[in-house]
Amino acid sequence: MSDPFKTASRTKRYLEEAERYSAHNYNPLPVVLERGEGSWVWDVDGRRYLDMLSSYSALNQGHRHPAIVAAAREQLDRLSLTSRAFHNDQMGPFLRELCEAAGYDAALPMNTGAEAVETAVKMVRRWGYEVSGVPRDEAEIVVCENNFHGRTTTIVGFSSEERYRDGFGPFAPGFRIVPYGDIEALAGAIGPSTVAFLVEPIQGEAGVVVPPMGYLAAAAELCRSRGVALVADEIQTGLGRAGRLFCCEWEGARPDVMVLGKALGGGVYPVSAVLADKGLMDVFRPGDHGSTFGGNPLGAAVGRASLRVILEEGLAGRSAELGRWFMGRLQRIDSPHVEEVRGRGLMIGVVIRESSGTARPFCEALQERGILAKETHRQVVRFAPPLTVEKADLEAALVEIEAVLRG
Ligand code: IF1
Repeated sequence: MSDPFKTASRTKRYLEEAERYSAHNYNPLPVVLERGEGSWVWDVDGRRYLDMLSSYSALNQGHRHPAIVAAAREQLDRLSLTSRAFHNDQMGPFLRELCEAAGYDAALPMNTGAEAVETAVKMVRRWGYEVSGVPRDEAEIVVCENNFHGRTTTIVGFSSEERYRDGFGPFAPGFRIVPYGDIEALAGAIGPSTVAFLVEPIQGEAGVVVPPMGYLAAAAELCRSRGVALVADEIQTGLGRAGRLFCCEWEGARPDVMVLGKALGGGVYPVSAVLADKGLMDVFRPGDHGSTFGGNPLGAAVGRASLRVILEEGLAGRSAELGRWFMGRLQRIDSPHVEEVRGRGLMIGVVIRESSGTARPFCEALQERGILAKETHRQVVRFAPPLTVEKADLEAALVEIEAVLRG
């Protein structure tokens, strides 16, 4: 039978198939990708695009980084999965390298970001009961308005975004929401049952919201003085994205618990982890927690290569330098539609004025000009290219971005 996709525009046929057979839980741009390399992707009709989303910062090292793909291939030819019922020769080295890079005693490997956040929730609750003397099943965790920490029912239960919650209840108790960036509100929310404060160093999904300078350091100091664990969700901001290896470093704030994911898997395999010192990590005893794939040798080998690329190619410094330059150029575009350009490193949001409509049409216009960017929270165009992006490619992209923003 002839390949049906070879007849009509292949994009159209793929879109129709996905529309027919996929759950409608996303509203993707009408582009069907079939190849990626570095900062570039190609669609099924041969068009090339600059990837300015990096799969929400899971591609900090770019598409199919040769060292990461080689590590995956080599491991696939040896051993891919053992379960944690047995040891393997990749997990220990991966966790040592990760702990040495981040400066923590230990790490618990998981797969997706949400699983790692859930792991951190379990960790701080049990720590609260066993170490801080919080009465059983009364632990409270303070979170921020407009947070995004994943899609499990526990996590959406403490989201302030109705569409992430609607119809998915009932939700777990034990979470208290405070305004992001407001240290007085945080201080007022910490009570005798508070075990932790869970926060994104920059709120990604909320629209690349950078807190006031000093907020993270003040939160760290407040948590320390009140005997509460500071949990930093660096799943999106970490691993170089925001111009430091970890975004909390902008303020010298050291979280008690750091949650990583996305780029830890180098765009090749889901790898996440929770890092902490022994006082917190040792609340987990054998059999208390885990997952089928957590710490598997393939993911660990990919994690080692992903981290090595970030460190050896100096991607955090590159993100800071390129981001400063790129954000400056974006800020200099004289556009009637732009309300604000904000971010850190190569985690940048362009806020579109309400009077100009939503960000989606701007993303669609960028797609027509060979740039893939995604809107978030209706008004924000997110620019987050791989940290390996060539400056010349950003220079060329600015011509198209300026044309769209001045349109
Ligand atoms: C989707 C958003 C971004 C995250 C932070 C935990 C997770 C994420 C700070 C969970 C995941 C992804 C999920 C993806 C789209 C994307 C996203 F728009 F949804 F919010 F990046 F901003 N903490 N973010 O950003 O990690 O379980 O997905 O591995 O769900 O649509 P995960």
